[in-house]
Amino acid sequence: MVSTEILLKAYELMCRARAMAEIYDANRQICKFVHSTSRGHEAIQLAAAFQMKEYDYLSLYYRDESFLLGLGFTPYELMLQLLAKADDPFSGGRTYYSHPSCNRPGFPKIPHQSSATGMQAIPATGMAHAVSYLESVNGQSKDQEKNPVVLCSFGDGSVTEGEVSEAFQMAVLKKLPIIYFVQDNQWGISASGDEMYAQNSYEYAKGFKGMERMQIKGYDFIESYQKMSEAIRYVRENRAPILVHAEVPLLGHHTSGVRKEWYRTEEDLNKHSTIDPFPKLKNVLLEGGEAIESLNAIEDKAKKFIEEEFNKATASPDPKPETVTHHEFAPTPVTEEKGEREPKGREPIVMVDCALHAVDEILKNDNKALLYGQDVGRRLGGVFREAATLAQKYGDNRVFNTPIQEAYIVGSTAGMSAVGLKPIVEIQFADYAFAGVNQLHVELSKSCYLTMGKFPVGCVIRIPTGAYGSGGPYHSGCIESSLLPIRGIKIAYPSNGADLKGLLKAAQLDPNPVVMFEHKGLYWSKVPGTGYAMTIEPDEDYIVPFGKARVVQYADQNKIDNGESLVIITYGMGVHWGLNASKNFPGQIEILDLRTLNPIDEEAMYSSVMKHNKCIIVTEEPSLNSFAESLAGRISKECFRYLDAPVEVLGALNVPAIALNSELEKEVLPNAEKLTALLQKIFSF
Ligand SMILES: Cc1ncc(C[n+]2csc(CCOP(=O)(O)OP(=O)(O)O)c2C)c(N)n1
Ligand SMILES: [Mg+2]
Repeated sequence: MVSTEILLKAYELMCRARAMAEIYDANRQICKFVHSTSRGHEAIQLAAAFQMKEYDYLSLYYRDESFLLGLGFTPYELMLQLLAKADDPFSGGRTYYSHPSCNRPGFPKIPHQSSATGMQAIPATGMAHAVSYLESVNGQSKDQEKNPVVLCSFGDGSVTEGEVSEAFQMAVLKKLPIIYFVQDNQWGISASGDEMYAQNSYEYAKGFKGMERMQIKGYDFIESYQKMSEAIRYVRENRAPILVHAEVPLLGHHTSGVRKEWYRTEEDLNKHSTIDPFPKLKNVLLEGGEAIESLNAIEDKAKKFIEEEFNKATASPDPKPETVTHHEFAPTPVTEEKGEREPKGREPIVMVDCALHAVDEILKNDNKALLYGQDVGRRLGGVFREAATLAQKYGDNRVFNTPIQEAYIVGSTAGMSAVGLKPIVEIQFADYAFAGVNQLHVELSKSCYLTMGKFPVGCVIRIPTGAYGSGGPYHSGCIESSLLPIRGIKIAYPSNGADLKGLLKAAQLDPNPVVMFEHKGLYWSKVPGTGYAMTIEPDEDYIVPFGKARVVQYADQNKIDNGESLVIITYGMGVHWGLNASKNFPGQIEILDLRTLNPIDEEAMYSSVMKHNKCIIVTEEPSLNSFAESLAGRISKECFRYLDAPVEVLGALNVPAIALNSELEKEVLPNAEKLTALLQKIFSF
């Protein structure tokens, strides 16, 4: 039985949700930012919200307004987000209504919520994965009631997104404690259920072995409350996933901007109104002996209260324009190069071993760190053996193979980080990163900014990159220009082992998402002329801050004084082409290795260009519309008065892929000879 007290509380909150929808619609000029309300979905949302605990984790979607009321957020707080006010507790006026993020005592944790339908499945499953990992280390709570659950809420349409299947697969594979909570109103925007899927999410979930399933009349509060109680208990006890499919009507508009009368028929609207949860609950209360007068009084009081809250929210201040740049990143503790880069008495080692040792030391010293990706687990230790022996040392729960799921590999880190872990993940080849870039863009990169710093995503995404030994069109690509326009992520691209080790250590301590490009051709220095990538291994505490370039080779002062010098600004393999080509111009070439591409050391670039008055930017990417070209533009502008020649860019040929045949590959890529020719051209200016 559900107590009268709970029924009355649900009734009061339903009255509020209705009054909110009405007041928003009556004041469309004021409520000008796009928003959705929960009309029709109130019963199932309140039933679930009432039973969540502060040690649980939630991922909610834009229609979960009643869920938020049920958790205890006030209408005033929600309206601050509706009106994009400075005091909006979730995002300070940066993101839409019902896009919560919460790290508040007494409430379940809710990390950043994007607007991308279905994409929340992966970060949410990442939270369950983190909870499960912590239980594998620390054991479950002594009191089963205190075992945390994750609830991930969706609309029926969003479950058709491909990424949702990656999440479901992982949840059943690893037996993760998560409730997939689907509110099926039979509509996407104007696409109907039967246009979007051949089987509903309850039927779909059957294909995932080990996924418990439950159907609920989500418009019936009592059934919703009882069945949600069972679903939550199932996960607290069994530590395994369940999909709850709740049938609900859609009574309001899709959003304030997409009105129901544009595409829904009279018949459809009438059908939905027959299962309105509000009169249903009112009837239950009347049948249970509540007086109609007292129920009406609750409704009147709710309307008045909402009016007061709305007036208060309307009057509250807007965010200050100058705050708009705040919180791109959380501050990192690493600002200086520290530790011994070249300890005495050691022989140089290959770059891949510097990486392996760095990760080994991280796993040894930080019990919040995990390493996962395709083939990094025990059997192989990475296709480049970059993780060899780590699973043996640190356990298969901490260093493990994932399925072939780039979206999960990247997106799960948002969830892991929200639970307090520090994931290091690997994309096997840069060419395949794009399946994970959606998560990087939509979920990770905006999390710190849109939660006002509450949920920076601390993770390291390692991406082996670049051409090496006829890798061909799908194992040779460089993709930095595709990622660099994404704000909110940091990107490193070292050229040698010492930098890779120091940067990995800095990435580990950085509270933000870091992409680490690691050149496959430099891993073992097997490509002729890449010996510089082999270095003496720095000490365990050696660390390289992001945003500090390094001069790898200086020009002679007399050449500089005579105007016979030039700076090559580059990174990764470009450093090696620069070193080899500059042998033809003794004393004339400075090489500036950027080491990190975002943040970038503009000061070092500009001061080198001003010193030499000539500059080439070298990249392995096709040069057209590349990051390198954007640097050339910036340098041309900033150093205009100092330049004795145009800023040149040397990159690969502008073709869609690196061809397999070795001669074709050679034709496409830059090399020391091509660079030498370009240097000659510039020196002859
Ligand atoms: C990735 C992505 N594609 C498209 C959209 C645009 N969009 C917003 S809501 C929506 C329909 C979602 O339907 P459903 O998941 O059933 O939720 P409901 O609105 O019915 O509650 C679409 C297509 C989006 N937000 N994200
Ligand atoms: Mg829907």
